[in-house]
Amino acid sequence: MSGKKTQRKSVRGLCELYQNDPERADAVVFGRKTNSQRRGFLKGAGLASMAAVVGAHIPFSDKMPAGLIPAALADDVEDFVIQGKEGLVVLNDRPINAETPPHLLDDDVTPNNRHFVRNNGIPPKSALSMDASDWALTIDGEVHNPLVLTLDDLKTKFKPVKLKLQLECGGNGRAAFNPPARGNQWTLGAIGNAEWTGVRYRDVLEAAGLKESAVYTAHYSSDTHLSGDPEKVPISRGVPLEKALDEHCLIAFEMNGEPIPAMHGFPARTICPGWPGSTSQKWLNRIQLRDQIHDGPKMTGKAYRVPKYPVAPGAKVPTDDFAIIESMPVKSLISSHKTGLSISKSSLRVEGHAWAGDHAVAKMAVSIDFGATWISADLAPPPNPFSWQRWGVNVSFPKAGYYEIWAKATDVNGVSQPFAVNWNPKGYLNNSFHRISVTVT
Ligand SMILES: Nc1nc2c(c(=O)[nH]1)N[C@H]1C(S)=C(S)[C@@H](COP(=O)(O)O)O[C@H]1N2
Ligand SMILES: [Mo]
Repeated sequence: MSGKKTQRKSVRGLCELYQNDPERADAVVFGRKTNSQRRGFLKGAGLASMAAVVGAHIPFSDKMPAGLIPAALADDVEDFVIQGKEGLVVLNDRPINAETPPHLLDDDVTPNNRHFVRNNGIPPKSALSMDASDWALTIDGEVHNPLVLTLDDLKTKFKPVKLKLQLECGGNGRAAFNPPARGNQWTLGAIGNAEWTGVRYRDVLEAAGLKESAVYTAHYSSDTHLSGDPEKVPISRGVPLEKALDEHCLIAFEMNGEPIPAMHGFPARTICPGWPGSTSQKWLNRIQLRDQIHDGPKMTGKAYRVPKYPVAPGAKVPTDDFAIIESMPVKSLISSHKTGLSISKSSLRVEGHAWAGDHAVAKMAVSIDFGATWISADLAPPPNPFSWQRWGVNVSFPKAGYYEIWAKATDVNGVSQPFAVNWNPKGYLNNSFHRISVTVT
């Protein structure tokens, strides 16, 4: 923080401070930190300011950790509209990127109008006009019989499959990293769980006859680069052959029973569930089998990669020390209520979804006392592998005041969501707890 601005900032309201300078707001509320001293708990003047800011007494204030930006202030979700995506928050309109506020993600199957959109380039015109007459999918590279398939071929020559599948952007949660990471400032809503119809990725590869040398796939599509340069490709990623051969990886042509909407990849896309959304190539027109790890745009350097070891916030990490992100981590959302809820009764049914990349979720818990104690929630099995799972729990509040509900999922390997996730240069894989604020009056 620059010294010059301190004077002016010190007279600002705490809400504004938390939005613009959370570190300073934290110092104001929890007391100033010296190098040899940890911040104290919320008490005295800090407690009074915090209670004033959240608008109620905080029964569990002695459990509230220093450095915590109150959920009541952390989410400042503006409403905006893009056609067919009412209620989503637009982060960028060229290319179009929009996320869904968690309380609009309560459906077990995310409807098309509530599914986030992440574009790296400009969608093809043929998709915008929903015209598949010139569309074909080429399968080539390390195969014995290269194929060119029309949409009709896909629909008639292979067995159709319908699955509910999580699709989450690798950068979901990026906005919470400090120092900030460049890229779309996703908060919580770059996740969806639509029902996709298509054919197994595996069946198409097998029809083309895989050579022994095939180890990785490469996805190509017809969207164009933001620069307008026809030679440049916005994104071309792929997956290791073992992932492509998983029976839940699809070449999809329907989203929730309709042709895939233009923004989501009409007429066909890969769905590689559980992995960063970037492996689910929209407007797909070619899958090339490669004898090495694919090196298309957004496969190399730091894109969709994280350091192989934990690094300090802000550290410079040599490019060679990054590894490609594979399965996304365990995560959950509270979707039954919008943060900032005010209730006059002492109990509340809280529900949401949990997912864990390639794995299933084994346990779900919530806390109303800033993580001091956890209440185990009911957790439904997934309707099919790679779908998110519904959870729910009744919570009771001991007295009137300000509370936060924190949600924590644990996967089948015993791995839980952390309170705060370690920083990485591009701001990927933030799976820290979702929390909402509730005031009991
Ligand atoms: N052709 C193409 N496919 C793409 C992208 C893109 O820009 N172009 N974005 C990827 C990224 S980063 C994500 S997170 C998902 C988002 O899919 P959705 O827009 O259907 O939610 O699409 C992926 N597939
Ligand atoms: Mo993404």
